[in-house]
Amino acid sequence: MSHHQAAQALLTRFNVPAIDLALVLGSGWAGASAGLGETIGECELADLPGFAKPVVAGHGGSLRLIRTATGKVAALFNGRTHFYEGRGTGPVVHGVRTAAAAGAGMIVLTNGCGGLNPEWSPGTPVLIRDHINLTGATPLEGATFIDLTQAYSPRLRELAHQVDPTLPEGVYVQFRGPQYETPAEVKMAKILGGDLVGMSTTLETIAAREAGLEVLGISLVTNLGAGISPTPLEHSEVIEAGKAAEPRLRGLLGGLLERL
Ligand code: 8IG
Repeated sequence: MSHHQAAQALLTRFNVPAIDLALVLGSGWAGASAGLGETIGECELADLPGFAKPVVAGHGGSLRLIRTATGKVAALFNGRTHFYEGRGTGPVVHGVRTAAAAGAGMIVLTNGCGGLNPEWSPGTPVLIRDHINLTGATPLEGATFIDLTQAYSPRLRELAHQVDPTLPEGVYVQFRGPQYETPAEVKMAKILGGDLVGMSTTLETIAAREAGLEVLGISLVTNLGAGISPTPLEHSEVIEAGKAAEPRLRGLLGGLLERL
């Protein structure tokens, strides 16, 4: 149970009795989190038990502990382990389980993703209302029957809407990746009821619900899904959309932390 060891190491290292919440910063979100709260301390994730170095350059791999304006202790995970890295689901959800073991009661999972609604231009944040897990994998072991009826907390979505009433909501579809979808797969995701396509978050949400955490999921649409946009997907497009959206995302995260 290395998440218990990681939690203990985290609390000892930063000399706090517990954390209150965690925030996982996905593609396009790191910059938006830069000024949040008062820094308690910072470390490389690889310095804590059970965390591996991320394989994708620019995907971060650090942890910053902050005290929010309301006095809460929040752990900001900059970067995550993805399922497509091929190490199984354990490393993917290690941060979530560590946060729960360190006392967190809620987690904000963010990501960068493709959008299926042409009205959501790149740079649009979307609240995750529900998900479809197409990885064929689960972080749960054995006969662990976890209810996912309201996996993405209606209470936390309501708080997010207080900060930004214009936030749309959508269903997030996780593909295994690392390749982006074909246009036919994007069409399939839409027929299945999806609004967003990405390569993270659903396995983390499952582990978070198992651990009893309240979950808020927020996607940043950085590109239109393949075949919806007339141009091929480019990684530079993803980076630019994240940069342009930074002020809005910062306002959103800041407003949320004031209410959590
Ligand atoms: I950023 O269009 C980002 N991540 N699966 N599809 C999938 N993942 C993504 C996409 C996308 N954009």
